[in-house]
Amino acid sequence: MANSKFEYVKKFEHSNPLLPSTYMVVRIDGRGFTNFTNLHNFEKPNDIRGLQLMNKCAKEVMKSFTEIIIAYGDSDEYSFAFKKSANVFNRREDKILSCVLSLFSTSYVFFWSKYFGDTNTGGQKLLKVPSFDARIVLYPSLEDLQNYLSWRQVDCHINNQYNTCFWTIVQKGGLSTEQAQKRLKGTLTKDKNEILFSEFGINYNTIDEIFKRGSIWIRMISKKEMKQQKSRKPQEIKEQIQQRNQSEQINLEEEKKNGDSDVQDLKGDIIDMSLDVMTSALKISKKELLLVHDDLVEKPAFYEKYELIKKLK
Ligand SMILES: Nc1nc2c(ncn2[C@@H]2O[C@H](COP(=O)(O)OP(=O)(O)OP(=O)(O)O)[C@@H](O)[C@H]2O)c(=O)[nH]1
Ligand SMILES: [Mg+2]
Repeated sequence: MANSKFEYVKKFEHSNPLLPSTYMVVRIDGRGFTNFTNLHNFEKPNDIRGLQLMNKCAKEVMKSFTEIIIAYGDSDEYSFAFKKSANVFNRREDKILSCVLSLFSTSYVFFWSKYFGDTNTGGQKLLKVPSFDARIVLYPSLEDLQNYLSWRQVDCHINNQYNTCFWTIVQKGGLSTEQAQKRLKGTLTKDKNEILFSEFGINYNTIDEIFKRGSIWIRMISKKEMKQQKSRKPQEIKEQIQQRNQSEQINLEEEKKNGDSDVQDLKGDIIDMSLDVMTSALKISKKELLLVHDDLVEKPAFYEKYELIKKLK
């Protein structure tokens, strides 16, 4: 169709290049997931199958978009932060948003049965086409990016604390949803913890990290990059890699058993860890973290969630 008389319509198209030297964050959120999760009998308040599926979709996105340095997800949402210098699609907003969103959404359907089971053997059939909305927000500094992640994580914590208490007093305490709502109105975190503990013997602190704090994908420094970084505290980086490999090995073996063919591609590049596991696994001080953060600006590296955890406490 080159040089046809219709060619002029192309002039109506416009692209929106995103500001350079800023962190681009794509946030995806399930559309109408209150209904979607009810329809598919998700466990309340958290269904590990749904979270694992979301994590799998996020992994697919990170595999495809190699300039994403960190992804954070909980409930029906996921955030993907690109490194500051990312140049994917020449930073065209429409391309980035649509490609990340569609890859995530199609992965959700593609991998559904992996987590919700085969319908022939009693698994949960996918009954409705899931969809997600998405936006891109730009953050000028690493501090803003950290605060963004803290914001999402605090949200996860607050929602989970409320939902855990709410569904416990409904499911175990026999209250109706309206009664439970009234009961929890105006309560503080400590009140809800007290209800859980004194009435139901549940210690909120012992609830799975993935529910309390969400999931995080971090692009780790690769062995090749580590070699290139000889001038930068090699022993420290090596130790971190070793520690990471040890804990990662358990996940990898589990995934291999389940026939996950992606495992090999990802080994040494991306790792999934809940935040507490991350801090105890890496055991690095705040001072070291800032060094690590410097890496993050220019190239994939460790990212430490110490600040986020501190803010939660
Ligand atoms: N039972 C259950 N529900 C979940 C789980 N994860 C997410 N949800 C539901 O998904 C909702 C997500 O919240 P929102 O994104 O605010 O609600 P939404 O219905 O998706 O609304 P929009 O995003 O505005 O379209 C939660 O309120 C829950 O109802 C889960 O693991 N189990
Ligand atoms: Mg939603």
